[in-house]
Amino acid sequence: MTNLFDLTGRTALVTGSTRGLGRAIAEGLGGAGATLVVNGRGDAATEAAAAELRDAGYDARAACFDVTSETAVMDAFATLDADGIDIDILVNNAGIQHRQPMVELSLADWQRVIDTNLTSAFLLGREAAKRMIPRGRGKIVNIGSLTSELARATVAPYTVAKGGIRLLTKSMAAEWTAHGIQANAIGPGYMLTEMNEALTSNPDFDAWVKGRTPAGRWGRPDELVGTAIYLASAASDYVSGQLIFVDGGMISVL
Ligand code: GCO
Repeated sequence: MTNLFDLTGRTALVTGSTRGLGRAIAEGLGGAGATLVVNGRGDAATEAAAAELRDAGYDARAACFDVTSETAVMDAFATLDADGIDIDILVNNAGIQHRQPMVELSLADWQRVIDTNLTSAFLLGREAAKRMIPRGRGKIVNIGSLTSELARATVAPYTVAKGGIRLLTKSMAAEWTAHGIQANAIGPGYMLTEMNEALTSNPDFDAWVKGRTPAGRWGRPDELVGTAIYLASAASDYVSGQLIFVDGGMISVL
């Protein structure tokens, strides 16, 4: 039987993959055989992450660009084109958090979070799909959140962006599935990442997460890998528009 989950010969671009969830996903896709394009905002950090992945035995190159800038995204894809690199798998992972009550929230902070967590996925998705459509195949994996479904006080722009990711994923599925592209999303639960440091180090929040999650604990970034490989591989060739929660059961219970 052929290995439905084999990514040999495929190239994956993972945004925001110098650390955190993106880094874990990149390593996981590399482990399944994919060639990696690592993206981050800082040249040094992006080059360092790509070098570490190469040292770990993966085929990886750095692509440092700002995912919120239309020209930067278009230039990055043009550079990949010039280097003969086709992106077969796009993981829209780059994201930031900003926690503040809405009555105090500035328009600039609202916009920054929406641009980074939602508009970036549109820009990258558009450029990737333009190139995937003529090839008749491609995989897009957007990173959602529990907040793709439910709100939590103090994270309104993040919640709105992640809710948008859910329907952007369906919009991509609506327009691109006929061209052999499957677009799906992963909704991580509460994960042990640097972004969540303020939450993991807060004893009340930590107790709330553990009590509220049927698994009774926070998730590890590498626990997203199985679902990422599934959605990036032939195993999901008739799956499009879905959001799969990897959350220790949290979204399913009161
Ligand atoms: C928060 C966290 C989020 C959650 C995520 C769970 O402030 O709510 O930073 O990133 O971990 O939304 O899916």
